[in-house]
Formats: sequence, structure tokens, C-alpha cells
Amino acid sequence: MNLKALSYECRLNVLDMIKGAGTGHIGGDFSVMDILITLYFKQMNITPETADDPNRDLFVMSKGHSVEAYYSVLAAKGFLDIKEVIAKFSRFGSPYIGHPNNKLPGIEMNSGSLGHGLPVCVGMALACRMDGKSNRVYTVMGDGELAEGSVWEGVMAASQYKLDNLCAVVDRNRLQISGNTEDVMGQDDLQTRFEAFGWNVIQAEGNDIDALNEAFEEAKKCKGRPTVIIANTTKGFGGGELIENKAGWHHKVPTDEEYQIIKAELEKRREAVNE
Ligand SMILES: Cc1ncc(C[n+]2csc(CCOP(=O)(O)OP(=O)(O)O)c2C)c(N)n1
Ligand SMILES: [Mg+2]
Repeated sequence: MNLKALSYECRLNVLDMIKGAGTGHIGGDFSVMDILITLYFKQMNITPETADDPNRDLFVMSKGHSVEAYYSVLAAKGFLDIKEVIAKFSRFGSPYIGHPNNKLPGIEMNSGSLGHGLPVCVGMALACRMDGKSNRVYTVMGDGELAEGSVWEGVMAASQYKLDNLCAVVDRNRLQISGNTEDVMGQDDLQTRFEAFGWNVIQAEGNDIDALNEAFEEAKKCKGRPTVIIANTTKGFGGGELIENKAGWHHKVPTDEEYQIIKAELEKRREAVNE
């Protein structure tokens, strides 16, 4: 399967979800897409058929506002029906609400209130190890999310318990809801900070599936410490200069004209990687 083309296909589905519903978080959806595709299509041992297997890998989408990207990848993997998701996303009474909920197939944990994914994953990883399992636990956090104190309690605990079956990813797009992360709550020394807490730290190009895959492979080799992959991404990646790296597109809904511009850009990039 051409995963690069799939990443643009999934972004096109996200665009349709958001345009149809009139709500959503396009910037963080587009930045996190390659991370999700790499996890679901190259790394994690998880399929709809094995969704209840006790030895499956576990994933928590801690930056739950990027639920549209999550739905699109779950659908590509066969957990959800993409046509139904696009038709019903965020509509009154719909099961496809605006943040992840674990009543839907493939979703392990409700999220959206930032700062909770990692602490829960610490518990999951500890439980898996106590049960003698060899599976892995993954979570994706936003860089703005790292301002939540609970994240750092989880960081400390993961290190205390030497959870080498745990891998966190930071979607390091340098923007959050209200502007640059560095202006809101500086994160520039992330590498040093995680290392000081006893973590293995890997930097990766966050919109490059091959580079991300290499980083996940390296993470698996690290023993006795949890790993964080700092995925250096671009918010809005793939949508072109209209939305890329623009704080205002955190949760802006495109006008009809903007929808066409973003769609054309995604289609162009999809064709380019299809050649
Ligand atoms: C506890 C909590 N506080 C505030 C919010 C509102 N909120 C939603 S998204 C967001 C910004 C998150 O920025 P970041 O983690 O960098 O996400 P990304 O850039 O990947 O979209 C905020 C503050 C929330 N969801 N949860
Ligand atoms: Mg961010």
C-alpha cells in the first residue's frame, strides 16, 4: 500500500468531515496524520479482527481534538465506515462525536481533556508488564498539551517504573490553540527536559513516514527506559500555504473557496506521491 498517498487521502476525508459538520481541528489533524499512519500501518499489532486480543498493542490519542485524523485512519484500517463518518461527524445524536470515545470500535480511551493520555498509558504499560505481556503501549500528545502538569507526573512515573514498553510521541508543530507554544508555555528544551526525567529521546521528521518508522524501530531497542519521539511536524501539513503553520487554522472551518484550495493542494500532493 502507498502510505504517503493514503496520508493525503485521509486528509481529504478529514477535510470533508470538517466541512460537512462545520466544526473540527484541521491544523492538528493534518500535522498528526503521518504519525497515525505509521503507527497503524507499520508498527502496531492491531486490526479489527484482533481488537479484543489481550496481547494487542494499545494506543491512546491523548490530543483528542485531532479526532478527525483518528477516525480517518481507523476507517482506513477497517474499524469504521468512512462514508458514514463523513455523513454523521459531529451531528446531533451521532456516535462520531468531536472527541474520541471508547464506545466506537478501535478506541481504547475517551480523550479530549488534554494531559490524561500519558498517565493512563503509564498504568496500561505497568499492567501489561505485570501480566508478562510483550505488547507495546503508544500515545500521541500535542506540544501545547505538555503544559498540563499531569503529563509530567506521568513522565516521572514511567521513568520510576522503567517502562520500556511505553512510547510517547509529541506532535511538535510549535503551535497550540492561541499561538506559538513558545509564547504560551515554552517547550524549546524538550530533549533535555525528557532526558532529565530519565527518558530515551528520539527526534524525527514528523511528516515523513519512513523517518517516523525508523524512530519507532529505534524506540523498541531501548531497554529499561520509556521513549519519547519528538516528531517535528508542520501544523496543517499538506493543506498548502493557506493553512500550513498558521495558528488561526487550529480549528477554523474552511469557506467554500478555501475548501476548494485545500482540496486541490491535497489532490496535487497525492498525485505526486502516486507517480
Ligand atoms: C485540559 C484542557 N484544556 C484546554 C483544552 C482546550 N484545547 C483544545 S486544543 C488546545 C491546544 C492544544 O495544542 P496542542 O497540544 O499543541 O495541539 P495541536 O497543535 O497538535 O493541535 C487546547 C488548549 C483542552 N482540550 N483540554
Ligand atoms: Mg501543537
